Amino acid sequence: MNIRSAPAVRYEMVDGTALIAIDNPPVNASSHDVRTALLEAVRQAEADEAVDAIAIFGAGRTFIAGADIREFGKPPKDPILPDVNNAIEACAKPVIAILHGTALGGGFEVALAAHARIALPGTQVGLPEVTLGVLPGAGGTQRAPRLIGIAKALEIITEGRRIGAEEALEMGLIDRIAEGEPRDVALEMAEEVRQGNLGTRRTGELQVSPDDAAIADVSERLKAKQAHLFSPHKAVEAVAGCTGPLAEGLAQERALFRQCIESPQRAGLIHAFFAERAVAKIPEAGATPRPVAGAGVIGGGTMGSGIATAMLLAGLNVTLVERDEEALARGRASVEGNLAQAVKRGKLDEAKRAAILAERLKATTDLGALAEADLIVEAVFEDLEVKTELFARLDAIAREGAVLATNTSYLDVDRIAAATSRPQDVVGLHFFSPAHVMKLIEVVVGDKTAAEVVATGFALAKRLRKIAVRAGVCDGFIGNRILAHYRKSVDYLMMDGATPQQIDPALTGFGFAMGPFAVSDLAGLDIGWATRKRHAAMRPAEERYIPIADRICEEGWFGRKTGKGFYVYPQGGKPEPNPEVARIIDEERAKAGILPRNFEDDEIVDRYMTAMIAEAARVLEDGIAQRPIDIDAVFLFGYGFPRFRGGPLHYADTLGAKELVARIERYAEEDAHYWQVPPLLARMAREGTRFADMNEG
Ligand code: T1G
Repeated sequence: MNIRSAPAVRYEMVDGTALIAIDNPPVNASSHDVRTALLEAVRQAEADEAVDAIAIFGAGRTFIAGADIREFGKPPKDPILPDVNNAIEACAKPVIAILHGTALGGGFEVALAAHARIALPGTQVGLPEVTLGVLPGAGGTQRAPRLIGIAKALEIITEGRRIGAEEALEMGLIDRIAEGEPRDVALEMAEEVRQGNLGTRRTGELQVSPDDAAIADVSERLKAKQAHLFSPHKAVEAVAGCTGPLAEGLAQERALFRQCIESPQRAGLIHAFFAERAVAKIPEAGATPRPVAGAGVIGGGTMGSGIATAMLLAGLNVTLVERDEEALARGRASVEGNLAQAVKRGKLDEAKRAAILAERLKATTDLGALAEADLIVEAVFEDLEVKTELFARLDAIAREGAVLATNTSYLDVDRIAAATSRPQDVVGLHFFSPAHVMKLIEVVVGDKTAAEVVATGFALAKRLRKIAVRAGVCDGFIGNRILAHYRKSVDYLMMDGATPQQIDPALTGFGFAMGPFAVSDLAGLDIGWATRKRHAAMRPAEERYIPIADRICEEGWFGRKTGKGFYVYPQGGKPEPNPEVARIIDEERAKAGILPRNFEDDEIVDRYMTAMIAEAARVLEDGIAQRPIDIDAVFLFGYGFPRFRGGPLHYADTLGAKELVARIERYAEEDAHYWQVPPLLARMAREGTRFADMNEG
């Protein structure tokens, strides 16, 4: 029970206006304390004869940014927000809401219950509840349609997007945009009400015309695009009830809201919300990042040009270096192409694109051009010798204090750092392809990496609007190490009887955007082939090896980029299973004397997830990841893990360590080398602990 030092709501009366300031940092979430004090304040103002207008606004950086999501899953405490909003709406005196920062979810529902809404420039409003696995549960599904109609309300509620003040005014969600400090605007607008210049009304009393066509359209769209998700469908159901009496609509909304609260998706999506923020809590958080204005990117391939693009879009000056003019021209063209795509997607306008290319991108074959760079990232061929040789050259060129980063996906960052006289300035910045799109960066911390260099990596990620996760040094760091392990489970499934075209849908059915074979074809089968060759010498004799993917590569089939892999990619057509692969599978089974057996989709998912969780537990044991939530973030933001499941270790807690140990022991009867119970998991099963317990503190 956290004892508040200051009141969650401040109340003052000035010239007949009751000023109610919500003060619950950092985002004025409508916690139990806030709800209680807000209701009391409205009642006090209503009863005070000296008051003839009431204004609610946020202290600090924002209006109420939503319900306190840390309270979800706990027994609700009265007054619940719907009751507070009903009291605001029913208030006999005009109540105006003054919005600034982000008035979201329950915060915007407070505003909808007020009798007029004023926003400061730059304010964002919205009902993003579906992104957290719930729906607007304090009147939003009933009052928003009354202001903007069913179709528009469905759009903003099922998409959960934020709406700028201008667009909100145009839509009719707010009544006016006003400049000034929230408290001053509150006094000014109360006077406007008194003078009759600002109209007030009860949203709940407004009529809304039925729109069955809009409801049908959205339901269709959700069935097609978000069949997995629970709450968006419930939100449509709630909005559909808004044409009847308000009280009935609110009651149904509340019932549907409770259903969402109980759904496991709510827990998964909220875990993902906090994962995005928790990963920033690192031992080096107190260190001061080094300033980065100019960056160097070495290598203009897919990764290098993607990294350069991300940096340019974030406002950095970038020098792109390639070994020769031809490669440089290709690299520059990729950057130009990425930026053109950004213009197409409306993320950038043409003028800005031209300015970026003219003013902030330099391309050269001269490594010496990086002498003044603040930070240098290499994305050259994934070979240790190539990288150590490059870092030795960089050591001689880069200015003192420059951060030297490697984008290696697997290799030993300590050995790369040891190729320089300044290992403290070397760090791994592992981007994910396409680097200007994927949110994740693994910041790989070497034995000698200085705290401020780690902090610089995290600051850069924030500037690039990416999510950085701290990782230790091992082969493949967090994500690729775990991938290398669970990827084998599908090869074993394929050899023992399942097919790629059964395994992929089983995992997309679980919620992955793509199945493992489709992902390999997209990434390029040659990458996995190179990794297997690199690992061949270290592969334990007792490890089961499946040569199917090798044989596909030996045919020169590397996936999408060669038009053939596990699937065939006809020009302009849908990918089809590659019949040659079926032949290769049969041949390899026959050679190994394997009689194929039937696997149910559930068992395919169980083996895949159990393998992923087992290696994730070992990554935790080895201290490569700080907390389970860091591993969840890696898979959510770098490997397309279904967000509504919260990540592999959040999902693991829904199964429990006992069940996972039992599975591994069962599978180990087939292959005791691959299926081994990690000591951490065995201990958790014994002690009844969860991965979530390791995220605390
Ligand atoms: N509840 C509790 N804590 C919250 C919170 C919330 N709603 N929003 C943010 N925080 C914490 C966050 O974890 C972090 O903590 C700190 O505040 C700063 O956040 C009934 C059911 C508001 C745009 O979906 O989108 O209302 O890490 O780092 O980048 O219908 O936070 O420092 O310990 O993100 O400036 C609907 C969620 C809730 C908005 C600010 N509301 N929040 O972004 O800072 S559901 C939302 C955000 C609801 C009703 C329903 C963003 C932000 P820590 P931050 P930021």
